[in-house]
Amino acid sequence: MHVIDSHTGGEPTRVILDGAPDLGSGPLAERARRLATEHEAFYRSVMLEPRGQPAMVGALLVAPVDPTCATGVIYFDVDAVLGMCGHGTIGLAVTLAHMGRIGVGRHRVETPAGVVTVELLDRNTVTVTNIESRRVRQSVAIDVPGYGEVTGDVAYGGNWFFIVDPSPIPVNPGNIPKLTDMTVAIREASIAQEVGGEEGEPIDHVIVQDASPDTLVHSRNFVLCPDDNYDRSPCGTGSSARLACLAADGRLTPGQEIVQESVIGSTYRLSYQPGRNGGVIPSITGQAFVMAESKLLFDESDPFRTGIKA
Ligand code: PYC
Repeated sequence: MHVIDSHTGGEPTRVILDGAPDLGSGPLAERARRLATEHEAFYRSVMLEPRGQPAMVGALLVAPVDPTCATGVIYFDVDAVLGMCGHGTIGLAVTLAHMGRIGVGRHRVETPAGVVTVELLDRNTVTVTNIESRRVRQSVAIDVPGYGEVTGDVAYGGNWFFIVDPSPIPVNPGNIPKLTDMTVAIREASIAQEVGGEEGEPIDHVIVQDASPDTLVHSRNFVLCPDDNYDRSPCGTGSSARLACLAADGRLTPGQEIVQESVIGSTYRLSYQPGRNGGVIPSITGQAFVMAESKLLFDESDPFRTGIKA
């Protein structure tokens, strides 16, 4: 199985070029459902240690249904198949450029959540124009065991987010273990209390926001992913959901650009345009760097060939 690894603001992406199970040629959402339900062992073996690493997201290249797209892609982490992934799309564009498959300019990419646009600005810098993102619930209070009442917004940016602003715990690298414990508890409480999307979709990511010490930065976030790892980047789909909340609150105008920082200090430039359905069309600009091109081997006699399941 040939893979190319990159990182976007510190968050790893593994693009899978061949050797994956056949998911058919249906709509990408259907192929993503098949990956999630029929091939869990495959995607876990690619993401889990010792082959994978914590926080890594896989990007499985598939043929697009829409022929105007440069590629189709299905994203996953060790615990879930994702609707969309912003940092992964930046990593994917830089990887396709590294392979000579795309050049500087605009390209369309099909994901299970819909078609997104990538603009390759130089070999490392990409602007992703995401699917329409929206806030669906404002200031919802949930009772979080061990933390009391926590209030946040539910918003969609390609994945489902519960966004708490301001964070009850300061967002800084020294607090990562505490932030992880708290956001896991928030996600579990949101699921137990049935706080989710319009059609009962469960919250899969939690964001807590804080101020940044850098006056040029709008805010700093900590983002919990489905595999209980934190996003090293400011999270593209999370930033999209956050833009929808800022727009709905009248705190950001169309075209106004802000800098969003992650807990480790990597940044995205963000802005939006109004969407057709009352939400926002987010623009996310970030940088990715290719780190490795490898061939993954799966030896039948290796007791850990499907990964370490802790
Ligand atoms: O950038 O959208 C994102 C993302 C989702 C999970 C990890 N990163």
